[in-house]
Amino acid sequence: MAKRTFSVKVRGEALPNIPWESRPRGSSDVVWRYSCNPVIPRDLIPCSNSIFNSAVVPYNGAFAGVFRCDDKRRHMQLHSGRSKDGFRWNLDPDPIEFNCDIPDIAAFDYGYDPRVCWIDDRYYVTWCNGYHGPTIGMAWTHDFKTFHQLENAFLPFNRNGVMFPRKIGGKFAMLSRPSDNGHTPFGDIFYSESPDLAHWGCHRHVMGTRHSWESTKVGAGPIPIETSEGWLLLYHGVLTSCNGFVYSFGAALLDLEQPWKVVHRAAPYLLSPQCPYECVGDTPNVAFPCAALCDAPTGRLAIYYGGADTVTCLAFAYVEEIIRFIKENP
Ligand code: BMA
Repeated sequence: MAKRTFSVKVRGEALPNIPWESRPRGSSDVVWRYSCNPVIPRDLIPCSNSIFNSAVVPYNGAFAGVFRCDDKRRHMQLHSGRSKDGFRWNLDPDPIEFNCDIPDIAAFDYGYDPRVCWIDDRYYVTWCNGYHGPTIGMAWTHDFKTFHQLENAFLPFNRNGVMFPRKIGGKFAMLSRPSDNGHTPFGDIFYSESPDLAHWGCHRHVMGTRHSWESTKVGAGPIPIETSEGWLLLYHGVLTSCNGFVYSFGAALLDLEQPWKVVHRAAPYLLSPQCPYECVGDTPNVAFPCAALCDAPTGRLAIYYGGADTVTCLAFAYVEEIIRFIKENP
């Protein structure tokens, strides 16, 4: 690691109980994996075929989250979960049943790739929601028991809806990735805003594909982290190899008040599927981050990502080191 040349301020709460493991001796990786990955096995609950691409947040001194569980019928469902330490998780064996007083969208077809974001006074959940094709579903909860479903944010087809953790310019703000009804072979990240979480507009292009590891499509990952250098965005990028898609993740910095402006973007990936639990599974070669816990005073990050569309994994990093990496590898 190069010598410290600047000091980054991270906006957010202290999370002294963040799940954490030091960088392995001898490693110079900016992001390093948890030595006991996967943190959640595919068969944690009786109905699950696979548990991956899931979102966790601090909750009441411990942790809670919304988990993608594909069941043994291979239906894509969302389950609620709790953990005292962020490593050992208990998942509700039954899928979330969303309360929805909008009859037209109340029928839950399928849901996957959730994100969870605390804004003002509650947790908002966004996910890829089946409504005549994939689009962005939304709900809120106070307790991870009762979930209140809102309008879909966008028309089909869209995926990877990721909220910002505060209003920007007085509006709710979300990143998303317009797509198609299949295994989309394209995709850029866009920014949209809303006064009321029902009506979304002022759509802006944020970023498209650029480097080889992300040359097919990109999509936002965890909730962006606010820092003195801009919003730290972790995002997945996809390469089309002769063996199919390869999902890695990388990082960019977005302007704080106009987040559709990319301030810096790293050319290399931060983590690509190289471990057995990322390379072997229902979909080989996938590392897909959907959440990052952050301890603001130290900048410690615990990144939760799906491995091979099968298991949930954990990796660690320091915000300041990722930002230095972005700036030093443009
Ligand atoms: C995307 C989504 C993700 C999945 C990825 C790799 O289109 O379906 O849930 O992890 O493909 O299969």
